[in-house]
Amino acid sequence: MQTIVLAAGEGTRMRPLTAHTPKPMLPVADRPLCAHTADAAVAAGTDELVFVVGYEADAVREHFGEEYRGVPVAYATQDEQLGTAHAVRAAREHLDGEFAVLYGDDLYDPASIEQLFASRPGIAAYRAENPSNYGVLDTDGDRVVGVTEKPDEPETDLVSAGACVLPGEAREWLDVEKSARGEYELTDVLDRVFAEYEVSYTPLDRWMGVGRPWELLTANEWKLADLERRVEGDVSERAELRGPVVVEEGAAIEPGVVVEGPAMIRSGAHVGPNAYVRGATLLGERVRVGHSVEIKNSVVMAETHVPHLSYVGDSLLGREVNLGAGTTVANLRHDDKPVKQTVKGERVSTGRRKYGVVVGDGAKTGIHTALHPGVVLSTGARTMPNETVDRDR
Ligand code: TTP
Repeated sequence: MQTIVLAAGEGTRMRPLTAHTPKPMLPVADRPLCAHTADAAVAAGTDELVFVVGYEADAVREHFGEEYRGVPVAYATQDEQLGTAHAVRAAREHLDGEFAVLYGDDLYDPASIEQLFASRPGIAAYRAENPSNYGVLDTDGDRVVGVTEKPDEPETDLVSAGACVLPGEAREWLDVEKSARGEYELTDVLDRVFAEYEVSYTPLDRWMGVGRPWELLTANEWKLADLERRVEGDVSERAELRGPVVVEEGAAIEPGVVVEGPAMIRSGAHVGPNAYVRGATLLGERVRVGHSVEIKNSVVMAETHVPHLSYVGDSLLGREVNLGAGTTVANLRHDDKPVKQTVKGERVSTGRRKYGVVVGDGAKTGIHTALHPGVVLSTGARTMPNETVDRDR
């Protein structure tokens, strides 16, 4: 069976982290977000991966190439994001028989994807606490008969997790009308499948969509928690690694460093001397973390430098960022309320009591910059020495 992985989106809510990288290619542990989806499909026995690409498509093509983990890979281009059915339509000429559709910005638990692939046709379901926020499955016994978008009074707590396995015939059913919100939607294709087939649902033990920056942090917390200790890099005898820590080949840990897992130190990263890295932290390729720097529960993307005397907590730093000496991130409000962040012009609660900052690629802070919780520094932003930043810039 072929698997379509939807990976055409920019991820506008994830800005500025998506300035040069499409959302599905943002890092989650040691691989891009959508590689976790691809891996689940490969483990479930897919015969071919078809990536639907659009925004910064080359990043996806370069990573997966023509073959990935022994499975052939094809690409279909969706120039404009006009909806999920439109995305699958872009891949239509590649389709030959039954196919699965997975989302490149969702994290699934791989065992459930294997179960989903065994139910044909089938749809993945998730038991949600607030089903009214999602598309809720209408069921008749074990059979799914429809999906109702965001109902006020949901009949079940089973919501559609997007992933599905469709019969080959569905290839001809992709030309749906635009929905009320102006998109060509896969749920309208599913309605036809529900009408003509017995469709079962597979409950997912774990599932999350990654849309906003703090969700990328949660995604990393999930996948880093699964780490097993692996030390292939150069670790000083006077450094201490506690718990599940991965130090990839080509990474270096200097004397006096303490790393408390789960943590992943990727190839080419250099840590210390005397640094403290803890709590679900990812240090990307060629990251430098220097003397007396503490990094906690954060994602630090490739080539970023935090060279001296800084604190970074519960934060996301993009690529090639440089934090001046003494830059300090505040990650907790005095009133203990959840930290808010502005997403596409709207103030939104992150739901996190501890949350730091989001820093776009290439940003540089002056020495002793103080960053307030929830602040977003845009791509290439600059701060002056001793600045206190309490607004996005
Ligand atoms: P969204 O999260 O709705 O879109 P996005 O990923 O671009 O993010 P944002 O809303 O922040 O801009 O998309 C959900 C998934 O569907 C994601 O995997 C991208 C995919 N998709 C397409 O591939 N093509 C489309 O036309 C649409 C609407 C979504």
